[in-house]
This record gives sequence, C-alpha cells and structure tokens, in this order.
Amino acid sequence: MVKIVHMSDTHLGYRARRGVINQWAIENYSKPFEQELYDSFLKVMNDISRINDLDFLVHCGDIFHHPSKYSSYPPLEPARRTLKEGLQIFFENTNNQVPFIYIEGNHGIFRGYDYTPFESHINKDQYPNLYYFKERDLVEAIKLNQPLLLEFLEKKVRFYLFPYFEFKSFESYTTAYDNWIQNQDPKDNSFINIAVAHGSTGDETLHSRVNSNDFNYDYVALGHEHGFKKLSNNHYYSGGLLPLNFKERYENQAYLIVDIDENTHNLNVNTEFTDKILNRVFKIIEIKASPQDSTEDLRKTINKQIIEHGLNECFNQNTSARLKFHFYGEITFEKNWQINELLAKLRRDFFSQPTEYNILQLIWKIFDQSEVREDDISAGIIQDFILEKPDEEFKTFVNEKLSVDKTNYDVNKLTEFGMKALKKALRLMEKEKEV
Ligand SMILES: [Mn+2]
Repeated sequence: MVKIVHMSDTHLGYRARRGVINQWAIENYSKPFEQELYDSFLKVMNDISRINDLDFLVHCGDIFHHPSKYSSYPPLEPARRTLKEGLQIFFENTNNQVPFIYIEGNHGIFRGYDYTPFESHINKDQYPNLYYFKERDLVEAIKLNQPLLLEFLEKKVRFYLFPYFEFKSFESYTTAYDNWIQNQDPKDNSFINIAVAHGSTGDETLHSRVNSNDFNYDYVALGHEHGFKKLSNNHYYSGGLLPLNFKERYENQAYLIVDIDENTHNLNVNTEFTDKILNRVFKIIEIKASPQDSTEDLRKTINKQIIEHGLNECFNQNTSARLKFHFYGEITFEKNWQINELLAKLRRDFFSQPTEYNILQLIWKIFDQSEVREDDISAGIIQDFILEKPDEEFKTFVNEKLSVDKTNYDVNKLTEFGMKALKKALRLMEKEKEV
C-alpha cells in the first residue's frame, strides 16, 4: 500500500477585511481569523505527521495568500513563521523520512519574477526531503520538451507535476503547452502514476488532458478550488484548510488520505474535514424584511439573532463571530436605505462595545425579490448553460431575437462576441470567488 496525504490552498496570511472589528489576536502581529488559520495549519501538520506508514505529503499550491495578482506584498511575517514551524513539525515527527511535495499555485508568488517567497523567505534547501516546483520549472520543461516529474524508484511511484500556469493567456503558450503535455503521459504502468496540479477548468487553468482520464493517472491531486470536490473516481480537490469567505463556508475543506494498492492500483480515499476545527460562528443569516417592518422591528430581529448565537458576551479573538445578513423580501428603495442605515449603526455599536459583543465581522447584502423573480440568467444558470453546447444554443437565441428585430446582423459573428463576453464574465466571477 502506498499512502499519500493530499492537501491544498492553505492561504497562510489571509485576513478577513470587510466590515471587521479592529482587534489584534496578538498585538501588532496577527489578526483574529488570520491567527486561527495559523493555529489550524500547525495542528493539521502535526496530525498528518503522525499518520502511520505515511509515504508522501502532497500540497497542491497556494500555501501563502500573499503576494497575489492584486497585492505584491510578500507573505505576512507571521505567515512565514508559521510555514517554517509547520515544516519543522512535519519533518521532525517523520524523522525526515517522508517527502513533502509542493507545487506553486497563483497565490504566494511574485508575478513576473523567477524567484518566489518560498525561496526568498523560507530557505527551502534546509529541508532535505522537500520537493519544490514552480512555474519556472514548468517553463523550462516546456523549452526542453521534457516531462516535469518526480520519481521514487524504491516505492515505484511517479508524480507528474503541474504548477499553476496560465497557458490560455496567449496563443503561443497554449500551443506550446498542448505540444508539451504529451510528455506527461506515463509510459510505465508498473509504477503508480500521480498527477499533482493547481488549476481549474472554470478559469481555464487546468488542461483537459489532466482533467480527463486520457493519461490514465492512478490519482489526480488538485488544488485551486477551495471546496472539497470529487470530480471522478480518481480526481479530487481536497479544498483549503478553513473557509476563507462566506461562499466557502458552504463548502467543505479537508485533507485526503489516499491509499493506493501497489498491485491493483485500487484507491481508497479518506476525507478528513478540517473546517470542523473552526472555533467561531461563521454564518450567513437570512432575514425576511417586509415593507411594514419598522426600524425597531428589524433591530429586534437582529438582536434576537445575536442572542440566539450567544454573541452577547465579551469579545474573544478565538470565538468571535463572522456574520453576514442576507435581507430578502419586498425591498423598496426606502427599505433599502432603512436596512443600510440600521446595519451601519448596529455595527458601530457592536464594535465600540467589545465587552458586550463577541463579533469579529458584520456585513450584509440586500436582495430584492423582484430580482429573484426576473433573474433567469443567474450565475448558476449561465454556468450550467455554458457547459452544455453554448455556441449552438446561443446562436438559436440570437436568431430568434433577430427574426423579431428583422435586421441583418451576422449571426456567427454575434455568437462569437457573445461567447467571448460570457467566458470573460465567468472568468471574472471565478476570480472574485477566489478572494
Ligand atoms: Mn489558487
């Protein structure tokens, strides 16, 4: 049996920012939710390092949250120290006998630079059993037309590595990547062949050869999507460590313990959910607002929620809540102003009395029910739609519209524009989700 732990998207250094109380977890060092990520990471690294007969630990990218596309700051100092400590714990407890394989994602790298914070801020060379791959390694492999792999002869295991690479951003990259990827087709089935990739089909950063069974990998360890997801019998996203934002709260995060039989190559995948470690209330609360409600009625409803969740007590960095209120119902302009004004005031009150309220974050969103009723192009529907036969269906749609309109536009050209716009919108949505 070969035993592998698959983890990903730790995002050390992530801080909740919007509508957050200004409190430190450790004075001038870390913020409360940020600290919870560090503590959870160290706990998980300790747990993993104590798994019996572990052969490999694989991390599929985004260990650090910074730098990222929108922030060129290096990782926060506590994030850097936590990673060092986590590596220390892992290698000490395993007597340096278990390889840790890490590929870079799109976070924690300086865009346009060949060196990364993992090299400039960590000194990866001090860990003898750490295997590290970044975009530059992939680019070199493409130039040399060679596979990017790591093999362990005595265990008969090969890892095929796919650090994050935006191969769809230029046509020349796309072609080069398409040509090169054939090198990643395992020739030798007497080995256990594992792909390790950071990317997703949603934003076109996961190649279809990796996403499919084309190359017959025994297991495909994926990172980039933050929720645990089983794509097929042998393709998995482990998800991150903890939910980072409210969307991710409704997914699960995990590390996976993957056992592979060396003879049959049969898989057994155990999911260890890490979102269970979360210590605080972290929740979207739905509130129906009707036009008759007075400000006082709304205030009472919210206070009732605060009490029901046990948040009317002294602020505690470990347990303080992350809350988002969703207001729905018949929302008039007046109602909209009423809610915004009230919530802004309540938040000021809560945050200015930290001995009375245990709240870390308070944000809200207002949904008008008329939006829901007329909304036939919600995100989910577009995404389902686009996965079917988008161009054909779109063409039919444009044709119908034009036959009413009776003008003579070029339907093919319009379809092409429409597809481009949709794809761009979806990519933007994916990026926003990522946070
Ligand atoms: Mn990512």
